[in-house]
Amino acid sequence: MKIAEYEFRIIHLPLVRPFRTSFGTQTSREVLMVKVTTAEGVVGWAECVAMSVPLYSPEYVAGCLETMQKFLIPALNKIGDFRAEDVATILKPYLGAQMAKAALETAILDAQLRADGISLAKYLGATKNKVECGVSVGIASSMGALIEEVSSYIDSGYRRIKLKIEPGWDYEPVKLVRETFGPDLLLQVDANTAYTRDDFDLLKRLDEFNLLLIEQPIEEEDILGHARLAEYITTPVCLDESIVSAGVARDAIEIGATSIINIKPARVGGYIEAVKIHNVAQAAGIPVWCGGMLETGIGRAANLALAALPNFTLPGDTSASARYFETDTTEPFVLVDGHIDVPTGPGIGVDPIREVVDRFTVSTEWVK
Ligand code: SMG
Ligand code: MG
Repeated sequence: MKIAEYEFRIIHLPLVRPFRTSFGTQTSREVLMVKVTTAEGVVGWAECVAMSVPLYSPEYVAGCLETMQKFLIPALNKIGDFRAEDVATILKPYLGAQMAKAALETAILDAQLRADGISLAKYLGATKNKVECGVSVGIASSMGALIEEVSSYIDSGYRRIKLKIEPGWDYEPVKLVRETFGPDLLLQVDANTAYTRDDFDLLKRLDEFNLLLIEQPIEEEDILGHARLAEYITTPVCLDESIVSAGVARDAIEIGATSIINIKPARVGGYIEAVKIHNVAQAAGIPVWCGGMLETGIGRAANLALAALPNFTLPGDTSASARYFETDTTEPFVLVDGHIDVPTGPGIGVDPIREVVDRFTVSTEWVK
């Protein structure tokens, strides 16, 4: 396959409500969209999940764009004719840049699968036609606002609630949600690295709430620290930020640092690496679930395809379009009885709505 043109669009989409995590508050989503056109005229789309500022991970929108333009696309152009399965190997000399690499690989894979008439779900090995969905709830302005937000999601049918936590917003809000909604609610928490090895006693207090898991409590490099914590508390520890490849996943499982894994394809360099992590975890008896990066419909479609693989046994952060945006870049994904349908068309199975993308575009660049 030969790529004739890469198009990059930066769009700004307002969020329906601010999303506060331990590392900051977002009120709108700046998204870098990637469109590739093959020499035969087939188009493929992806979105780069990097945020505007490097707070979740070292990557950020402007940096990803520069990395793609300056290093990754020239490396691909040098080879000229390749398959999506070759992209990771061609880009391997350039260190890190998982999100930038994932965006390119996904857009190229989308074009390839559209040309071959195969859906991404089928290509990745999906076994479900709809996936069970959870929702991630930001740090609220008050306990009342928290209960109101959680109630509205439960009323919409979400099957699992994830509360963002940080020092000072942990034991009390979790206790209130557990007491308000009862013992049967599937409940988990995500700290985005906000705690340290000195906080183990504090985190142990959460054991009384029978949480599904605690996600990434301490810093991403401290995998051994997570193993120590996992021995100290009864709540299962789930890594997110730390898992940057299938190799790291294998090691983290082996040392007992993670008994459940949050898979975000863009954090690990793409969907092909994500399937490897799924397989490593499955072989070790470790369940996985699909994370989210406030994707628009283009990114969500691909995540749903991955979440349809058999070892994705826990509800993911694959929420409906309405949880994030009033207007999505694609036809909205809707929650029906706690599930979202997996797209079945060729490639990612959805197309951006031209008028919407144009309306929210702030800049466009092309590379031949
Ligand atoms: O897409 O629903 C979503 C967001 C889910 O909480 C979510 N993502 O650490 O898992 C995580 C965060 C990372 C992004 S926060 C802006
Ligand atoms: Mg997380």
